[in-house]
Amino acid sequence: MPGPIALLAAGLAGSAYLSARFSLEQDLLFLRISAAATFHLLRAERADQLNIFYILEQHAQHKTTASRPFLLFEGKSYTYWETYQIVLKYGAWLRARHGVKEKDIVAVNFQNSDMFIFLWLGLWAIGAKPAFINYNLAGAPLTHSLRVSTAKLALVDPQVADALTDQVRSDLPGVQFVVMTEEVDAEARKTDPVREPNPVRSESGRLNMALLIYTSGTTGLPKPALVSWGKVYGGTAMAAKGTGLKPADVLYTCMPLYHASAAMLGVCNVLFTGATLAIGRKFSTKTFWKDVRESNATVIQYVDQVTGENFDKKHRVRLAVGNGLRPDVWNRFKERFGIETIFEFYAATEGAGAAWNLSRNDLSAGAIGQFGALSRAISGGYRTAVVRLDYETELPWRDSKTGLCQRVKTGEAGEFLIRLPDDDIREKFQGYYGDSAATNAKVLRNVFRNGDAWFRSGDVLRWDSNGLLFFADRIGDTFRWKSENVSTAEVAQVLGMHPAVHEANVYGVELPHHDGRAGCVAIAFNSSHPNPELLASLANHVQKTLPRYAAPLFLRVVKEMALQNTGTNKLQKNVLQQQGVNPAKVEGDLLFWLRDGTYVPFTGSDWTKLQQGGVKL
Ligand SMILES: *[C@@H]1O[C@H](CO)[C@@H](O)[C@H](O)[C@H]1NC(C)=O
Ligand SMILES: *[C@@H]1O[C@H](CO)[C@@H](O)[C@H](O)[C@H]1NC(C)=O
Ligand SMILES: *[C@@H]1O[C@H](CO)[C@@H](O)[C@H](O)[C@H]1NC(C)=O
Ligand SMILES: CC(=O)N[C@H]1CO[C@H](CO)[C@@H](O)[C@@H]1O
Repeated sequence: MPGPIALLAAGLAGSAYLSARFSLEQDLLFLRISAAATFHLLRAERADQLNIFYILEQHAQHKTTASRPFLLFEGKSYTYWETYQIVLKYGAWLRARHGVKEKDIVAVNFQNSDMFIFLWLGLWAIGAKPAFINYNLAGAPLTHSLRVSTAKLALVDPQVADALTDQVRSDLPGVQFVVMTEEVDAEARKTDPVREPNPVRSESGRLNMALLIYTSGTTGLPKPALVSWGKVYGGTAMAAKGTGLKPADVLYTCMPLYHASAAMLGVCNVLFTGATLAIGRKFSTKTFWKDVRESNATVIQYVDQVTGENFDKKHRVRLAVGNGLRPDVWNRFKERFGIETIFEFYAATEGAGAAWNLSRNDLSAGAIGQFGALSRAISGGYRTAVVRLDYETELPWRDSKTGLCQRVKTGEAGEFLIRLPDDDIREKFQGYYGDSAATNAKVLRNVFRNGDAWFRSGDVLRWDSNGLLFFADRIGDTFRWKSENVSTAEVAQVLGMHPAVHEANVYGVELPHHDGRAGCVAIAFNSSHPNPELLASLANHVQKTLPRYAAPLFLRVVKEMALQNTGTNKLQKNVLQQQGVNPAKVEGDLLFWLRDGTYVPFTGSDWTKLQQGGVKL
């Protein structure tokens, strides 16, 4: 986070007219965050105390915070002091029993639990670095994630130990697996707490690795993003100031802690503030609101599957934070649950910047960011850009004469780019651990002038004239059909408005003898068996609401969305896309297609006719 912006703002903030003309509130929030992050980071760097362990230690040793609860999980509660003691024990045990040394990378493959957090902080306590493995993985993706982390030790939740097959173990001969059973845990907790001397946690600078967090892109295997101490400070400062978290707050999350949003917005945010963290093992519609109420949460991190089942407004939640709440769900969510404020944010784990908007009104419903004219002028215009995209190559469009890219006009969608320092991109973007090819693919050069460098977000965004930033699409989520561009997010949003649709994931499938991709939707209905009336009403809804070319031609009825793939609401489309609509490949799911204005079963013989070129869609 840059210093000069904060200084500039200090100079301008006094001008009264600015606050009327520009959204100064939002701007000042942004600048305050930059300033706070810069200040705390500099102080920690000077003291050689970049390691977040020191923050836990301060709270544990301070009389106002020592006895405050830090962590609530499944009826258990741990104060800051208790957490600190347990963390020292785990650290000492990891050193003595498993020979973990400072700067070692250790894989942590856990569902959300108190033990996950103790192991994570225990590793930091001894100067080691955790690599968070997605606990849903098995087989080749699991082996891959472990291998690229270079960890020699993997700590595994007994709940997911089934994934450690003989194959996985024999593919990783150099890795020692420790399943944290009750006995193993008891051994760790019997160890005497040892506070290692400071040199063990010494760091040469803010760009050093704090941990590895994998990004779950829509294609390819997970890639470990190197999250630096500087990024932990920056991300946490954004979360802390943006959410206005106070020590008395209880933040509840059941988002997976192995992802950056729960790790930074949840765990680190609470640690920095000295507040209380309540965690759920994983998201469940049945227990979400019960957990929220029982933990007395005042701030929740939402996922868009949150529903109103068994729920009234008897809770203490004042603020919900998250990303990806669809505009159509936004107001329903606020009204139904009586939540005053929603903090919607946009950030990539490996990304070099972030945007957010605190919203209390409809105008900004669904906006993921806002820059007032002031920060747009001094930062937005300079540090970020939305550029025209070539949807064929899925790369930013380039002028044939100059070879340079072009900013889109207000209101138009394009790829969101974040400025990197030309000479030292590492300052803002530390890349993927041990994968320079993947790192380089995220960096775009010669964008507006020769030699400049920008981070590719891979997201298609749109500014409106009020400076609000909206999410349009993930690149690759637009497909072409009948020479038209179809946005999967738009189609999904329309489908989501039908009362019987529980969830919809839209993608384009290749068909024999047809150009482009035909729209297909993996759809979960609120009842398991779609009857003809329901199918007709859905067909009617999409044909009425969407242009002809965008109405999905195929339905693939799934029971529950394949959330297990990424553990977030970003559904993995590439698998669905590859399986297409060949009835032999859809794992027994029911297929329907749009014929004569309604959806009817799509059978093996229909597929054969398509292959023979006997059907033109
Ligand atoms: C939540 O608040 C109620 C009432 O004040 C209290 O009895 C309960 O112990 C609190 N729960 C937690 C987890 O602190
Ligand atoms: C679809 O995208 C392509 C590639 O960017 C563009 O050239 C074309 O004009 C777009 N078509 C429509 C109908 O918007
Ligand atoms: C399920 O869908 C039907 C429409 O087909 C709707 O009337 C009903 O309210 C829905 N039920 C739930 C629980 O959403
Ligand atoms: C905190 C803050 O500035 N939130 C803003 C988000 O966007 C809306 C719409 O412009 C503003 O009204 C809010 O004040």
